[in-house]
Amino acid sequence: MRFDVITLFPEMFSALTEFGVSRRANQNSLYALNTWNPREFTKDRHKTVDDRPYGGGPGMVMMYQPLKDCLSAIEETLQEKPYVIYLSPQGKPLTQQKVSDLSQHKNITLLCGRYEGVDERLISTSVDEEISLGDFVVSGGELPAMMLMDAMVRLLPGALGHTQSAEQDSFSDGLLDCPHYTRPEVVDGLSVPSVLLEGNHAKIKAWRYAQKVARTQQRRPDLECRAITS
Ligand code: 4GT
Repeated sequence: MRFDVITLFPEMFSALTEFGVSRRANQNSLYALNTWNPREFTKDRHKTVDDRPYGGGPGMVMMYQPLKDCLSAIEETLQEKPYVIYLSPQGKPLTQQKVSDLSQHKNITLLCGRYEGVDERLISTSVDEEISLGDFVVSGGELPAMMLMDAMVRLLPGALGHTQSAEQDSFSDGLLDCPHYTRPEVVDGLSVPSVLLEGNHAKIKAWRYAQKVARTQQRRPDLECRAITS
């Protein structure tokens, strides 16, 4: 898998290549990550990437031309066209199913907006999908892009160690995860649920499933889980 990221702040992406599961997956060549700075595709001596919005209003808008030329340069390095994603609050909300579907693409290009966002004509002509991480605003698309990439990378075969597993994650079965405990058995007077200490693995499995269903109903009624207790 190969990611090409269009960003004014390429250094931010060392968060993925230098830490944890995403670092190891990168070192093991499970994915490649290239960054492209639209500032290098400007034509004026000030290297201008933004301009004032037509119609007035606060803030600046990322200009069409540097982004389009940046995208063309990316395409020239690839055999086939990449799947182009723009991260913004106006996008379709991301789900684990969507992450899983996207992780099947060989070449993904992520466009990271800054300021008030990107000229709509670049989005309508060149973006395959606009995705949101949720109903909140941050100051740039870089952190959302990294979250999306991290979510995809950890699904790649070999990314997680054998003790970890993507199958046991929240949402892999449409439910929130169950609570987890580790040693000691009692801390600050707080005990581990006894079922987890008794070694009856069928009983543990049933307990964990019941916990997942109860938490999902309580915390996320919008996920409308069916309360089957098997
Ligand atoms: C929130 C999200 C996102 C932003 C989200 C364009 C300029 C968008 C700043 C950017 N805020 N991007 N992807 N909820 N801000 O996913």
